[in-house]
Formats: sequence, structure tokens, C-alpha cells
Amino acid sequence: MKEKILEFLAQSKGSYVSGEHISEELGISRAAVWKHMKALRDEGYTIESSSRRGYMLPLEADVLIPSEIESRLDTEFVGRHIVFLESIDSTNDHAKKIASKALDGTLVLADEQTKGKGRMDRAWSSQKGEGVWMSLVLKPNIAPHRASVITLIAGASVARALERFGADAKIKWPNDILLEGKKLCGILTEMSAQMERIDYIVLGIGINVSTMEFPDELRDIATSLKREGHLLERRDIIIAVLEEFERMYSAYVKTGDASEAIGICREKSSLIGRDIYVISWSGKVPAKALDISGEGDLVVEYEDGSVERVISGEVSV
Ligand code: BT5
Repeated sequence: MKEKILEFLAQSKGSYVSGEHISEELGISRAAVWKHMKALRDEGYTIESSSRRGYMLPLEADVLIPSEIESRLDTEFVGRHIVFLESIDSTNDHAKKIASKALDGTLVLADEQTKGKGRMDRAWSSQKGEGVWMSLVLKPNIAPHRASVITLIAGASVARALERFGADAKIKWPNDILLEGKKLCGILTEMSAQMERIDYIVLGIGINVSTMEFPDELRDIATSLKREGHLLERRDIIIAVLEEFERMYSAYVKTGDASEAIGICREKSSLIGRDIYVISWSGKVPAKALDISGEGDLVVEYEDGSVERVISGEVSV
């Protein structure tokens, strides 16, 4: 019922809806409406109220409502089934729990993550209502060794989606999206596979949307769309990312062609042409980033002139 009320208010964002109208439409008492409003406020939603006019979600409120995504999304299977959670440890972990029974393209979406994660057990800060915290369950019929390209396809989709809204993001191979040189988005791809066959892939995408204050350790390295002057609603970003993703992902899964996505990763690369470090278990090795290959590897040249394709891993500038 709480969700229904929220949906109701969201439909008339910026204008008051009377308590009487809500109680009639939803078939509950005025006292119940009041109780649910209080619960929503306790959860952190800003709901304005006036004794004469009723309740209102302010125009700038960014409320995530799955049905609004479903009704506007123009995809065949990506995001057609949405699992929405107000708060969860990690959407990737939840997606893994439901993956074996979930339909291909199922989207797990949360308003808040209490234990968002990055690669190698690093933490991903995911404050309530301030970003897109989502994971897709994918079941592609491709060989496991071809799965790493899906991270690049996701990065290309985020960059293209942001372009729709006038934000010129850069892609830091393999899994970061930067805005004005700071990290805006991270991608975490996890896979369960047999030797020859993928059971499922969980593709996690985190995008900072309206965060203005990051924890101390991120202050100098992270940014959000709002901090860079882009006032966007999470719903619109999610829709754009999923649409861009489905097109490039389907092309790759059906025909093996990832050229559009890899082209975008090249065009928007924050590394190509720069001096970088390739980080491995043996240390940090200086190199120059030359290109991203057709298979999605980073092509680097070391100081001794040798050229290598870095398949996956960690690089820094
Ligand atoms: C990543 O790892 O960048 C992958 C992040 C994936 C997050 C999504 S959110 C939905 C889904 N569910 C999850 O639990 N995860 C995925 P990595 O390359 O290892 O980068 C992690 C590093 O980024 C941290 O060590 C911090 O330095 C930095 N960081 C943490 N939170 C950040 C944030 N909100 N914005 C920018 N940088 C952040």
C-alpha cells in the first residue's frame, strides 16, 4: 500500500493530492493514509503536506518506481522483469541468489545498498536514493571466455546513455566511467560457468546520480552527475542504459559482433595515448596505452618496446 501511495504522489509530482482523494482511490481510511505518509517520511522521502490541500512530492523528488520504468522502457527482454528492493546488502549478491530461477534480462534494482561491492572485495559506496544501484541477470549462450567483453558493452552503454543527456563521460578500461576525470560509475561483472557453458552472468552497474557529499576517502576521486551540473532522474538514466545495453549486447550474443561497443570504448577512452601503469601481482609496470583490440583487450607498449594485450585487470594513470 505504501508503494501504491508513493506511485500516486509521483504521478502528480509538484501538485497536492488530497488525503480524501487518496483514501477513496485506494479504498483505505484517512487515518491509514496518514500512517503510510508517516512511514514514507520515516524512510527518508520528502513529502510536503498542507492541512487544506493534502500531500505533495516536490517536483525535484527522484523517486524510483518500477512500474514507471516498465511502462517507458523500449526493450525486448533486458529489464522487462524488475525486482525492486528498498534496501539490500548488494544487488549483485541478491541477483546471484535468484539467478538460477530468474528470466534472462531480469533487473535487480535498489534504492540503497548497505554492502555495495567493487572488484576484489572492495567497497562501493551506495547511499540511499542517490544513485543507480542495479544488476542484470544474463544468460547468454556464448563460451565463458567471451564474457569479459560484456563489461565493455556495459561501459559503452552507460557512456552512450549519458550522452543522450549531454554528459560527456570517458571510459577507463575496463570498468570505470569518469566524468571530469573523477569516477562516476563502476561496473562489476560476476559469472557462474561450467567449462563450456555459462550458467549466468550478473552485471552490476553503480552510477552516482545526486550525491553531493562523498565519504572522506572518495572525496577527491568520485563525482556524481549532479556535482557536474547534470540534474537527472534515476529512472531516465536506467531506461537509457538498458536500451543502449540491449542493442549492443544482443548484437554480440547473436553474431559475436562487439564492434559498436568497442568503438565507443576506443572513442571515449581515458587511457589511449597516455602513460599508464599495468598493475599485476608482481607490481606496477609503466607502459603506454596504445589501443583497445577488437576482442576488448587493452594493447600496451612497455618501456622495452614490447607490445602486450592486457586481457583483464587493473591499470592506473
Ligand atoms: C567497481 O569496482 O568500480 C565496481 C562497482 C560496482 C558497483 C555496482 S552497484 C550495483 C552492483 N551491486 C554491487 O554490490 N556492486 C555493483 P572497483 O574497480 O574495484 O572500484 C572500487 C573502488 O571505487 C573503491 O575501492 C573506491 O576507491 C571507489 N568507490 C567506491 N564507491 C564509489 C562511488 N560510489 N563512486 C566512485 N568511486 C567509488
